[in-house]
Amino acid sequence: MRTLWFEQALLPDGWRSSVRFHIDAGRFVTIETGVAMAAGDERHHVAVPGTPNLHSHAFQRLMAGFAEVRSGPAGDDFWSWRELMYRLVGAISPDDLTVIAAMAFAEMLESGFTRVGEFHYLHQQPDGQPYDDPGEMAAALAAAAEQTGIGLTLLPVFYAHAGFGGLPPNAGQRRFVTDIDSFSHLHAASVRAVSSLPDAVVGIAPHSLRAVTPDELAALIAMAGDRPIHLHIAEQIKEVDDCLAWSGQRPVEWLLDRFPVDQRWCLVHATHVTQAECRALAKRGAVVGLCPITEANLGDGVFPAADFIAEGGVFGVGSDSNVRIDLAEELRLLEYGQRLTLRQRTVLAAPDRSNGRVLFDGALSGGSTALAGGAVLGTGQQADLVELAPIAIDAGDRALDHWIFATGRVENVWRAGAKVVTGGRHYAHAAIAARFEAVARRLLS
Ligand code: NGQ
Ligand code: ZN
Repeated sequence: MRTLWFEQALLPDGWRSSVRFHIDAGRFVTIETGVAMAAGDERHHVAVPGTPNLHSHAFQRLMAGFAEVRSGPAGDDFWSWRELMYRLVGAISPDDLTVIAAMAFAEMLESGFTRVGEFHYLHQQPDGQPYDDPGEMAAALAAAAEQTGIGLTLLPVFYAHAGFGGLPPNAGQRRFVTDIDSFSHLHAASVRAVSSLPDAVVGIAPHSLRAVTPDELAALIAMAGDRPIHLHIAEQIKEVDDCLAWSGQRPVEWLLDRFPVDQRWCLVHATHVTQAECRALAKRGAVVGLCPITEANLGDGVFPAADFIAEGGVFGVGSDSNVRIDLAEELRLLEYGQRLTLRQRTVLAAPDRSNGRVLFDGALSGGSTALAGGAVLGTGQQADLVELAPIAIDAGDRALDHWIFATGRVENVWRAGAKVVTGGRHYAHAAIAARFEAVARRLLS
């Protein structure tokens, strides 16, 4: 049993002062507000719930910062970046994956994410043959989650085709490929692989409309039951054009017309949508997964978040390629993309909530829905808490604004009641970083 006392905390019904959390066996046993500190309490400043990171490809952390040189005279785009990424994919062993993912997961915790949706498609051996245990690579990710303490929503990916119309996969994709039958075994093996983690969730991820045929998509949805379904949807103009050429419809339009898309679904990178698609998505309650840092890095485009939120749309954020892992920066860039496009300020702020508060509440609630698990500062809930640095003036929403727009700094993080980050640093950071550097040196040279 431990007791943490905070000057302020963002509880489900709003900011409260002088808040005491009693934590036992990883959960909040009681939460008192407006109470004085007692002997033995640990004193802290501003508490907010941990945020879900709804979209990550952990292995891509390996190439962070190493895709910034031109690959040809024409310059680079998403597709040339993907070729570079495919070249690394072949080299990563299960042990390497644990090391790389542990680095990424530690940095996620350090930035205030307490759960990750790992969109996992590195299933097969480098030559495309299955591992003896189809859950081998899923187990490697589970080990990284265990080492770091982050909550895991594993999203095993189905990937079978190189483009719309069921094109055969190419050589760079061979570690990803299964058919529906082998995928169902892989999915069951993934459930086993995470079973020792206390609160892991396993969903299903059809990679994209490019990589999955309509029949395969229908089979995957049947397999999903009431688990989360995630897919990449409309990230690149070429993807929209290819979908139009194949079906006569745009990706979001096509999907909403044929499948029962609702709040169980997370559409990642709904970047290129018309107003009608935007409105329809909001109406269905599907979560739109936005990854502003990666979307900027890959030159994707800007999602019309202001319109979508005005329609009541639900969004969350993800660190996707993990080129930089920083929750505050994802939220800041989400707003700044809108400001730069619309030439206005405080675009996503509401009349009664500051810009930072709208961004934070949105990412928390959309992310929790998308990952079927999120942090709630309530009695009986898992104790996933983030402490922000104190500010000079009365806090409330201003603490969120200051964090997101000014400092970006997280002080302490508790995950399932355990303090995993102290003074901005994960407890195993040094050891994890040393292992990561050794792997990076070997794989990148
Ligand atoms: C991915 N990443 O699956 O890692 C993709 C690239 C693709 C992003 N879309 C591969 N950001 O979409 O074909
Ligand atoms: Zn992705």
